Amino acid sequence: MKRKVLSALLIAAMTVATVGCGGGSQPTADADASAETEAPAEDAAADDAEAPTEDTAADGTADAASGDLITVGYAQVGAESDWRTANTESFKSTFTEENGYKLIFDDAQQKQENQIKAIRSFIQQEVDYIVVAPVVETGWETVLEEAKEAGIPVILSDRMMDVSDDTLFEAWVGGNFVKEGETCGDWLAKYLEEQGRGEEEINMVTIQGTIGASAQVGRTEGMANKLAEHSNWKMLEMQSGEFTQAKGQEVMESFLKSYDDIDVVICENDNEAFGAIDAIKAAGKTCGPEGDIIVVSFDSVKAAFESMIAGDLNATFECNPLHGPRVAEIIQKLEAGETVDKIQYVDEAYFDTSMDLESILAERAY
Ligand code: GZL
Repeated sequence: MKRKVLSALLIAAMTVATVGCGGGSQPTADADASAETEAPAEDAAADDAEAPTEDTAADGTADAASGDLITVGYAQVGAESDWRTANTESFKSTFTEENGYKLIFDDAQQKQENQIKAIRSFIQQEVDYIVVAPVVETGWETVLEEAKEAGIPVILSDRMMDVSDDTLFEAWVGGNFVKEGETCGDWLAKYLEEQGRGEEEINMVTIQGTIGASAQVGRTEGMANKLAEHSNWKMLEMQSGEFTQAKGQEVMESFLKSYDDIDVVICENDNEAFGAIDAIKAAGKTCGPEGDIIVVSFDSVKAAFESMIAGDLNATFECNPLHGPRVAEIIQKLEAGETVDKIQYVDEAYFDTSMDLESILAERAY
C-alpha cells in the first residue's frame, strides 16, 4: 500500500516539477517534489489514472490508521528442513509491524507453480517488495517481467534464479554453495589423510538436494571439483533426497542394497543425513568417527550438532539461514535510494567432531 502513497507523492512532484518521465529508479521513500525525482513513465501514467485509495488522503499522504508500513511479500520454498524453518523464522522475526513492515508470507510446499502464483498475488496486492527463495533456478523470467512491469522490486534470498536479465531482481543474498562443496571435499581429504587412508580407494555416494536448486547445483559442483583432484575417490551414485529426512533415508536404503562397500555418504543437507544415519543403523552398519561409513552434510542446524555429539555425523558444512536482517538491510537501502550489491554471500564455516561442539551449540542461533 505504501507504494500508492509514494506514487501519489510522485505525481504531485511531477505535476509541480514537470520533469521528463524516462525510465528510472523506483520511487524512493522520501520521494520529494524536486525536479530530479524520476519514475518510470509507465508508473506515473498508471498512477495518474488512479484516484488516491481509501487509505490515502487527497494529498496522497497515508492516514495514521493505515500507518506507513512497508509491505513485503515473501514466497518461501516450503518447510522441508530444519534449515528452512530457521530461515522462515528469521524473516518472520525481522519483518514485523514494530519494525515497520507488513509481511505477507507464502509457503509453496516446494512447488514452483505455487511460488509463481504467490508472486502474482503479491503483484495484485501491490506490495512494496517481493522476496523469493526460488525452489529451482529456472522458469522465472515471465513472472519477474510482470513484477518489473508493476514496478515492484524483487529480492532473491537463499537460492538463485537463472535469468538472462539481472535487472529483473535487485539483489540476492545467500550461501556460496560451490565453496561449501569444495570446503567439504577439502575437509574429507584432510580427514582421510589423518586416518591413514589418503591413498586408499574410497567409495562415495551422494544424497543430493532438490535437483535444480542452487544449493544442490553448487554443492554437487564443488564436490565434483574435489573428486577431480583425487583419482582414488570413486562416486558410486548420486540420487536426490529432496532435502528431506524421509527421502534421505529411502535413498540411503537403496544405496546400501546396491553397494556393500560404501566408505562415505555426502548428504546435501543435514536432514538427509539424519535419514541416512537411520538407514545405516537399520542395515546393521555403523557410522560417524568410530563407524564403517563417514557421514558429512550441509546446513549446520542444531540437530546436526546433536548428531555429531552422539557420534553419528562426522561433519556439517554451514549454510547460514538467517537472511531476514540482510534482506531488511537491502530494503532499507533501496528505500533510501541507495544502490545495493547484486550478490551478497553470507559468512559460513564448518563443524566436526574434533571441536568443542557442546560449547558451540550453546551459542548457536539456529
Ligand atoms: C540452502 C537451502 C537448502 C538447505 C536445505 O541455502 O536452499 O534448502 O541446505 C533447504 O536444508 O531445504
